[in-house]
Amino acid sequence: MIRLFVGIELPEELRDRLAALGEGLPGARWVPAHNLHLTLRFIGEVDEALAEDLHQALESVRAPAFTQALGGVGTFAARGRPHTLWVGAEREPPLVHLRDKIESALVRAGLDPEGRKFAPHVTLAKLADPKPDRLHHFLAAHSLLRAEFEVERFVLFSSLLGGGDPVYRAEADYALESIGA
Ligand code: 2AM
Repeated sequence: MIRLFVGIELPEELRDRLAALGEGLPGARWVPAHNLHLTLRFIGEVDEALAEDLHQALESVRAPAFTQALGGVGTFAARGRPHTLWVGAEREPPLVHLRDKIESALVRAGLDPEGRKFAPHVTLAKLADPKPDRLHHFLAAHSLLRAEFEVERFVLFSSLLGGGDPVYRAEADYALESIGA
């Protein structure tokens, strides 16, 4: 079995910039710079045969390259307790188009449809027991955060979970069509 997800890599410069925000909030488990990414579709554990079918399905996806904007910071919470700190990804048509194409390709190849709404984000940190005032201060201080980067490909990642940070590996990548091509 292999744990998979489809995502977009961030340029190194942007990853370093986002990882540096970690200096502003203690009490959170920060995602190391090399692990920062934007998830398009979480797949989960699949067997090798299905993984191969999913890879082939992803190879058939045709979508244009685009510029992606990131902006603002926020949290996901459960039962009133924030557990994930993220920077938002603008839900612009090219991103949604790519995500929809990937979704249909994966479902045609045998996955169950994704039931949850697509809430694009880059996870910055997992929050264990954040101090509310420090967290509010962090969110306010970075509310105007903005960044843009070019998306020219997407990636099928495997994820190995162990004791510490997960180990993500690019198993395959898929080029998007260049603008004007
Ligand atoms: P997260 O960043 O919001 O935690 C690799 O684990 C990627 O898949 C992460 O970006 C993670 O989202 C996402 N992910 C992990 N487990 C998931 C799940 N059960 N459902 C949806 N997405 C998940």
